Amino acid sequence: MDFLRKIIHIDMDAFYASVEQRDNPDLRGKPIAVGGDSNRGVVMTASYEARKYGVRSAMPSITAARLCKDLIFVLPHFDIYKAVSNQIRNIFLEYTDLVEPLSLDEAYLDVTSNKKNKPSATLIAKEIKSKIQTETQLIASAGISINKFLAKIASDMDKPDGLFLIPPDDAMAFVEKLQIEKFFGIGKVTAKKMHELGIKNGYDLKQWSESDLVTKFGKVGHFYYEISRARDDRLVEPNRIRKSLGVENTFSEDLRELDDVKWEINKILETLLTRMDRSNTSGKTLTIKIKYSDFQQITRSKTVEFWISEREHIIELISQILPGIQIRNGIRLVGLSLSNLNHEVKEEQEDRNSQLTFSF
Ligand code: TTP
Ligand code: MG
Repeated sequence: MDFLRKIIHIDMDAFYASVEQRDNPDLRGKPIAVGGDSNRGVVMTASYEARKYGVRSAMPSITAARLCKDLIFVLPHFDIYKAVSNQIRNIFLEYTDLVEPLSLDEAYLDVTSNKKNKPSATLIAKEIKSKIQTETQLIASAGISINKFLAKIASDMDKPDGLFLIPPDDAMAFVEKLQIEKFFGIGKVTAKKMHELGIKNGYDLKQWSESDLVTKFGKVGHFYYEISRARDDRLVEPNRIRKSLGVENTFSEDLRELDDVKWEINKILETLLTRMDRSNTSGKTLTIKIKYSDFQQITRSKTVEFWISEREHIIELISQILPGIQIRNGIRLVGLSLSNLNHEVKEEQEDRNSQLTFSF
């Protein structure tokens, strides 16, 4: 029998919205959305009271306001979210150094062996939830299982205030029954494609051979093969390595002229250059990302043999990529990023750098 790991995934409930309700009692018990209320605003997240009306993350604010007439829009306070994120991370570190944050409000923990020598991962998860509540007055959900894939899905099964265990012996049966939309790592587009192929749940997915999955879906087919068997041997990695360095900007008015797109890209190029310089990073691939007014997103890249580090090189590459980009109905976001990097950029290192820029 293989050695079994004990993985916990913790995810805060309605994170930004819960922080806002905590800090402003007038908002408690009410439907709120964090995000701009303007025509162009997007909901970052909604309180559970607002979710009853169908308000969801990434929804245009106008749609949200239409769904819920009493919806209160609140602007985000990122510095507070970041501070809470540090607080919960410190709680995780009391149990294990194997903590891998995925975003401000969620992390994987490997507690197979832990600083408190506690044998039960479920009890650790319970303790962590209660410490989070005591120290931050916020609620988290926890998923516990034998690998990252299952722990992540488990934390979503019983939200809010969830504590959900997928024990080793149940893992296979759990995955067989799981709807394909719930598989973390299978996005909407892939899920649709799978449905067209008659794959509705884990059981259906498991009937496919590894080579057929790779033929249909590319390299990620190997991963699908593994997870349909409840297997995932990815480690919990405390310092996630960044694979790219990027900046992006969303506009208050859609861009409709190529010249304006060029102008905006040049502006974010300055930020990218500063970040490259600060972290001593160069790369071989430059990518422009465009999000259209209908939220469709495209990326166009150029890869070269040399390390891209000079402003002139980047400008030259931008001018090669840009003619292939259509303006269509207007552009709401442009991004510029560098990948195929010359060295590993650790997130921690970046964090420390960015803290230096504003803590004086
Ligand atoms: P999530 O954990 O996905 O969502 P949540 O914590 O608000 O709600 P849940 O109870 O379902 O976990 O994301 C964490 C925060 O990240 C969320 O509070 C706001 C932010 N966010 C965005 O800004 N845009 C997005 O599209 C999503 C999904 C989240
Ligand atoms: Mg969350």
